[in-house]
Amino acid sequence: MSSNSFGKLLTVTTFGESHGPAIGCVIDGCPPGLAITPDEFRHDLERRSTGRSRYTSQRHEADEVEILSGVYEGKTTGTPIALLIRNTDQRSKDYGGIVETFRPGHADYTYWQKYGGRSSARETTMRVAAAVLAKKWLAEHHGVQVRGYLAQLGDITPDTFDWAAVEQNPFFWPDAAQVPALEDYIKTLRKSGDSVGARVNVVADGVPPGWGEPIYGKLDGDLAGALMSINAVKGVEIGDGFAAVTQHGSEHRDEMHLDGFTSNHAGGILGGISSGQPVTASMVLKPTSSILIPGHSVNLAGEPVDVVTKGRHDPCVGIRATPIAEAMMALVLMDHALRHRAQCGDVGPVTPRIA
Ligand code: EPS
Repeated sequence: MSSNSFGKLLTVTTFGESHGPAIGCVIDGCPPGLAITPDEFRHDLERRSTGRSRYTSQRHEADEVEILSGVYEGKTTGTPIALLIRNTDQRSKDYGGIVETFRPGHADYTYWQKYGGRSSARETTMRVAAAVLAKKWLAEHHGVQVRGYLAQLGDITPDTFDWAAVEQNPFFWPDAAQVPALEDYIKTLRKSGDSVGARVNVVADGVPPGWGEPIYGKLDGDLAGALMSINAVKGVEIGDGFAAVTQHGSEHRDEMHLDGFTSNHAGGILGGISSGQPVTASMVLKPTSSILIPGHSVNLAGEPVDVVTKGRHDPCVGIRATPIAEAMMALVLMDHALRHRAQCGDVGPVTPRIA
């Protein structure tokens, strides 16, 4: 199976299987001198983890990071950084009944067409781990902060918005008053054996103008690809995204004054290059395909079967996707920061900066 690496100057390669002994990643291209300890991975890994609340998969993993290389006396050395997390709570018997059948809507079918194998959200753990370094480097070197939130769960959208509320509930929901309704919604959904889709928004504040490379290395192109590479993501928008289809130019354009832009329909990216405005992206995750409701399918022997998935699956994978979206945004931004430094580091801007 190829294409396990992404990024150009900052590359991340993930490896390992959800039901194997361990998962891990190798991060290459991180500049030397970034202070990092194993403890610093805990917060974001915990935010993404299963078993954190009753509303996600009940698999319990410690997600303890071992730093195998690339860090000496608490600082990155510039050599490849290898991170490892040992799996401790695999339960392969859950898959006994479906090992030779294709769950409708799941990657089982296409994986078998290509390799034979299975797709698991566990791989995203290492993206979040790698991005701990990227988030820290971006904050220290550029004052960039990457944050996300759940922007829609099924047909429920936030009534109000407060960043402070997002980290206070297991849904990453920006309106604290709606959390009990979300809890009830997921409880009922779980009982019904079904699943639902979700939308996650992610925003990077403090990105300076100039990151991104036309034509084929556009910041929004790389961002869309990175978000789309997350399991279950079926759609990505940058800025106003698909809402632009009904907008007029006079409405969509972000007017400029000497002290800044008056709006941000573009999502902080013009012509594939950051404008200095917040970079905003949105992604849609499909409803989990591993559900208890029987569905028609076929098996490896080419026979018709009814599939029912048992086990510890998420009723909505979007609930814990916020840290993953942040991770992909941070990794793309750090890669582009290094690429901008490499090409234009001693050139400097030729136009006034307005935002
Ligand atoms: C997953 C199914 C569940 C989840 C898993 C993703 O795993 P299992 O079948 O082993 O109980 O717990 O997510 C994780 C382990 C994780 O760390 O995100 C799936 O079908 O994708």
